[in-house]
Amino acid sequence: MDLGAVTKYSALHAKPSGLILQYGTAGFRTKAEHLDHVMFRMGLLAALRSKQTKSTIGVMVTASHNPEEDNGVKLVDPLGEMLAPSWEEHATCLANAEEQDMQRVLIDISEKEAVNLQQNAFVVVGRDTRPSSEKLSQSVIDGVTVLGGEFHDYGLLTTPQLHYMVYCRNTGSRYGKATLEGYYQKLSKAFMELIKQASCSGDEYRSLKVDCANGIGALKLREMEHYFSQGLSVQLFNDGSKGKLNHLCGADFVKSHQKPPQGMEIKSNERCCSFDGDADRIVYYYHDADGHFHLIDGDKIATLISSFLKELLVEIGESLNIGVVQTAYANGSSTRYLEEVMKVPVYCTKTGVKHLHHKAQEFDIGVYFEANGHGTALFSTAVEMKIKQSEQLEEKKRKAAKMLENIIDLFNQAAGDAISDMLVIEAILALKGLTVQQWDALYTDLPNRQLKVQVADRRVISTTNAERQAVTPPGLQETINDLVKKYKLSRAFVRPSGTEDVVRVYAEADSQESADHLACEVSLAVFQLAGGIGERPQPGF
Ligand code: 16G
Ligand code: MG
Repeated sequence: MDLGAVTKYSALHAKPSGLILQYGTAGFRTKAEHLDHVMFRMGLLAALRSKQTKSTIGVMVTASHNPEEDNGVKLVDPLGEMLAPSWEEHATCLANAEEQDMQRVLIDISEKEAVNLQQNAFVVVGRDTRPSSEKLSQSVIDGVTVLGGEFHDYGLLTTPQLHYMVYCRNTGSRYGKATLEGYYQKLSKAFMELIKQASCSGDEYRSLKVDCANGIGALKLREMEHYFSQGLSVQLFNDGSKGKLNHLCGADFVKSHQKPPQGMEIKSNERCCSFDGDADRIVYYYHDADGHFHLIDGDKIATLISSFLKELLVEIGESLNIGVVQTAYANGSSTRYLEEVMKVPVYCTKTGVKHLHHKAQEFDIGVYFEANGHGTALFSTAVEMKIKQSEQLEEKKRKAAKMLENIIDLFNQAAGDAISDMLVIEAILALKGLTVQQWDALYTDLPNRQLKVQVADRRVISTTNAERQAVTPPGLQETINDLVKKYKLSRAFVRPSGTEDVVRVYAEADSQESADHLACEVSLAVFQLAGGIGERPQPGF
């Protein structure tokens, strides 16, 4: 390690003194102007991680659904997963080291992790469409090269595309070719093969309006469109030509405001979807004949997908297991439907993709989705083996196995991916001959409400049981229990946000009025028992 060079280049990416940032659930995220030093240092860290794992590491420059002025960075581990927890801690230490301590922290990390500094490093870099992203990704590259690492700059990519590239490169291209062309071809081929088996024709099933949040999803979908246009026509809105990134549009806006994005004209019963700013989340929606808006969130997406996969498994007659992984935010109706009607086991993990992903790996087929629309399905080698053996099976079973094979190719198994999920959903709807209303009618969401409470220090709240119960401060959980008892079909929980300095409150109940009241009462309890600051939560929204 040429420490002289590190110090020299670091001075060109100087840290504003006193600035403290945390590598959170989705990496570092803050105002773009505060991130130059973080980017340089994450370049350094990615090079070290690459040397240690002897694998390609990814660095993605994006702040997802945050406002355009923000930016962020996250590292992608060898199999396309989120960075290992001990390295998240290193990332935080390195990003927060004052200029004069940087060398020591770098050496510390190398020693603790037994990094062979002579080893080669290879890092791939991608970025979203934010105005600040190009310069910031250059700072990442500076960091990589100063440690003698090599790099490939993919330029503009969706976050899931970068995960895909990392995965391909570390599996000797068995998973796919590590190029955009490879990604487009792999997914489109699988999609077209699936669609061929759909019996219904007519284009009512085959066109979709897509709100791209004025982000990278628009660019990439445009590049990809002609590969699958024979099977699906997409009409893009909020494609970045006019509006601001994530402003009044995108999956996060639609999900949290429960209303359609601006800039999209929706006729009744038309199928529409929204991506978020880096295209790793997707939600669907439509207007019914009375003009009412209906949201189809990650829970209903998981339900559609897991029901279909379960049917295929039954068809093949295999005892392979399937599980669905959700978080505490999953609507109670979805959990009940999956368990009681579909007879699919459901598991709950803490919020954050890495927790869901990890759990889903325990099953032959693990489907995971957050209610916000981030998710995918993972398939074990046992499933692939079964497909290989299917040649000896009778015709009907062979067909199901072939479908399963295409579905596996269509899912991005390295990360939740709006483009890949969209194609999976469109294929399933076509194969089952389902309209968007029929899909929506699988079950009715329980009315729910999410609120935020400002407190002096959100760390006073700690939780257990996949965030569904508060352990501290004392008395809070007992109070929540008493409040929940006042309403029917009710449930509520609180947790400190991993991305904002607030406590989040979730409540659901049999009516919107009850859910609103319950959320409000719980917020007040948090305010009183967990050191609320500013205005007291008030009833009424
Ligand atoms: C991040 C997570 C997302 C989670 C959200 C929760 C990843 C890649 N993203 O965006 O999964 O739902 O944080 O935010 O893990 P919160 O902690 O502020 O509620
Ligand atoms: Mg995102």
